[in-house]
Amino acid sequence: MDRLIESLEGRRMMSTTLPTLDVILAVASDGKTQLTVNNAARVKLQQFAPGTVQVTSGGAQTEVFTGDDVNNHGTFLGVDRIVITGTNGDDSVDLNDTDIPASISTGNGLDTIILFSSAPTSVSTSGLAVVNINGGNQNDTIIVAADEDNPGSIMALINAGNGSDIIGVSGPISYTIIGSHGSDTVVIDSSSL
Ligand SMILES: [Ca+2]
Repeated sequence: MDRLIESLEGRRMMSTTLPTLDVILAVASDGKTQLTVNNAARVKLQQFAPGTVQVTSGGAQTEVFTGDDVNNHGTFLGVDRIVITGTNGDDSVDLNDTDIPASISTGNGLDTIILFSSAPTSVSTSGLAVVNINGGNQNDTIIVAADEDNPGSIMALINAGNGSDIIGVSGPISYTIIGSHGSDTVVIDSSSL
C-alpha cells in the first residue's frame, strides 16, 4: 500500500509542470463546428463511431482526454474539424481515428505526433480526411498509420520542420512529406499501399 501512494504522488508532481490544456468547441466563421485544443503538451483524442459511446444523437463524437483520467475533458459531439496546437516544450499528441479533418501544430520542442485510423467503418460525409501536421523546430517523431480495412481515409500533409526528425507512414494513406532542414529519417511501410 505504501508503494502505491508513493507512485501516485510522483505523477501529480509531473503534471504541475504542464500548461493548462484549453479545449473549445465552437462554430467557426465558415460554419464548421471546430474543436480547438490549445496547449496540447500531452493530449490524446479518440473519435468513436456514432452509437458506440453514450451517444443520443447522430454526428461525429470525439473524446478528448490527457492520458490521465483525472483530467478527462469529456466528449464532444458534432465535430467537423479538429485544430490542435502544442507548446514550445516537448509535446505528445495522439489522434486516433481520423475521418475528421484535423490540423496539428506542435511548435518547438521534441514533439511526438501519432496519428492512427482505427475504425474500419468510420462515418465520413466529406470523403477524405485531410490532416495537416507541422512538427515545428527541433527533433520530432511523427507516425501516421491507417487501418488496413479503412483504405483511402487519410490524406496526410506532413511538415516535419527543422531538426532531425523521424517520420513513419504505414497503411493505405495518401501522404506528402516535407522534411525541411535537418537529417530526417523517413520510414514508409508500403506493403499495404
Ligand atoms: Ca512543441
